[in-house]
Amino acid sequence: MSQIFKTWRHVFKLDPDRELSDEELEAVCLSGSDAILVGGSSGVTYDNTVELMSRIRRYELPCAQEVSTLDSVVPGFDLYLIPMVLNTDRSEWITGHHRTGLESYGELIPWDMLAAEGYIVLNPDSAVARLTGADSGLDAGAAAACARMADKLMRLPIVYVEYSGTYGDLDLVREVRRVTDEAVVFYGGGVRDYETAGAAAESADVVVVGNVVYDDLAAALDTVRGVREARQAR
Ligand code: 1GP
Repeated sequence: MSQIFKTWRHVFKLDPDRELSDEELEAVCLSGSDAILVGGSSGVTYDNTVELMSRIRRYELPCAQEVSTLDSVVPGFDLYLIPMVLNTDRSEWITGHHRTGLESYGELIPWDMLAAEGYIVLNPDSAVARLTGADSGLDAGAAAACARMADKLMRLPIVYVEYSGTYGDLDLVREVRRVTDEAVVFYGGGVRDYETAGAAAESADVVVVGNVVYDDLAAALDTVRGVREARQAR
């Protein structure tokens, strides 16, 4: 089960701290996207995560939790994605919180339901960059070094190029994918319509779409087709 992301091409990331009506959630879950990721950088609690998970569970598509705080981990997801930020010198975001969690729950963890993500955080104005103290000014060479660290040294199954809130440098994303052999390359940030989704799908393995779901649902739904058609042409 922990490998299911290998078949994904498009996922929506939903934030438990933001509102989505039942009709909107239904449109997202029936959009043809491959999976829903549940997570966010702030305001995520056990209660709001349970609530969103149980609403998504009415639909068939896989649902993963991206774990950002230990006390919001909720049983019942198909998969748990564990971020490890590669471009920060604050060790709590690389291994610190992880060690704390393992000290408490190490015997209880269903390892076949976990996958670690090597995060490269590249938008300095994003909540995740501020929270983790990421060194976001990396050029393509430095980002590629982070990708090799994840893929070759740490053997993480996912490299996540995270531009959350802004559309990224796709040359950099392609360079990350060029140097990554085993890991799946996720791209997230500023995908807002058919075109931006298609271009991102030409540069990464998996396109993550977040904010636009809350700003312009119709455009968000178009991103599914943008990714699919770009992949067919690839
Ligand atoms: C955020 O990578 C995701 O973690 C998606 O980014 O919200 O900018 O689409 P956006």
